[in-house]
Amino acid sequence: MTWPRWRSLGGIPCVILGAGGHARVVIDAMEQQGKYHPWGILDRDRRLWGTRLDGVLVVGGDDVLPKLVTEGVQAFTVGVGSIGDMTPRIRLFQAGVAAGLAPATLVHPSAIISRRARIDAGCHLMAASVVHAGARLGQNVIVNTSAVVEHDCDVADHVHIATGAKLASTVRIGSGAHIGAGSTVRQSISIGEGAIVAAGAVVVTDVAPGTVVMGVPAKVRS
Ligand code: JB2
Repeated sequence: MTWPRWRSLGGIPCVILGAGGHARVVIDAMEQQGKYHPWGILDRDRRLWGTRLDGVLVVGGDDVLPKLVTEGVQAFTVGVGSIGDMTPRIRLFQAGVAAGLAPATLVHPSAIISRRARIDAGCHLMAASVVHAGARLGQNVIVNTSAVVEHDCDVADHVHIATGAKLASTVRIGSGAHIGAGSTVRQSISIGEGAIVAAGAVVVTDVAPGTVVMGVPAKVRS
């Protein structure tokens, strides 16, 4: 196994779990934020081991994770976006914590985050995203590029608010839900745990846990 050479970038050494599309956006946010240093990547796909993603070495698989504390790695981040299935993101977050690493909170410099928002560990606040006053994000939440979480929204752990999605005020999102790209959720709506809002949907009524809704206005997928 090849271990990454230390680069002289500074920052907290952080391992990224997953080497796909979301990981590229993670690396970019990490480098621009400057707080963390992308130490290396773990991916389950053996064909990627020894390759580089945007200059960051794919070191090996998740079996390496428990050894990283002794290598000086201090933090981890889930680099998998998992559109439509949050299970890998939840499992990888738990594995990183179990390995004794701290969940990195990534904030792109162009994100607008209210001082009155509460952001738990391991969140990704990507380029041009907005999280407004009184909003609360649980652990391991993605607010992806240009997504908006308006004031007093309550977003539980492991939720992915995809690119360009908008939550109007006081929306509640249950754990592990996916809010699709470009969708809009009206104020005061509740979206249940594990629900999926399809891309482009406009949600004007509450969504039950585990259901998939789509369209304008959004309806349960038959
Ligand atoms: O259990 C795992 C695991 N499962 C999948 N452990 C580790 N370490 N890696 C895992 N992976 C890896 O995540 C796959 O082998 C693959 O290399 C990567 C997922 O890449 P992909 O590009 O398919 O998905 P993504 O989640 O990074 O990006 C999707 O979601 C983003 C939000 C894409 O749809 C993007 O376009 C989108 N922006």
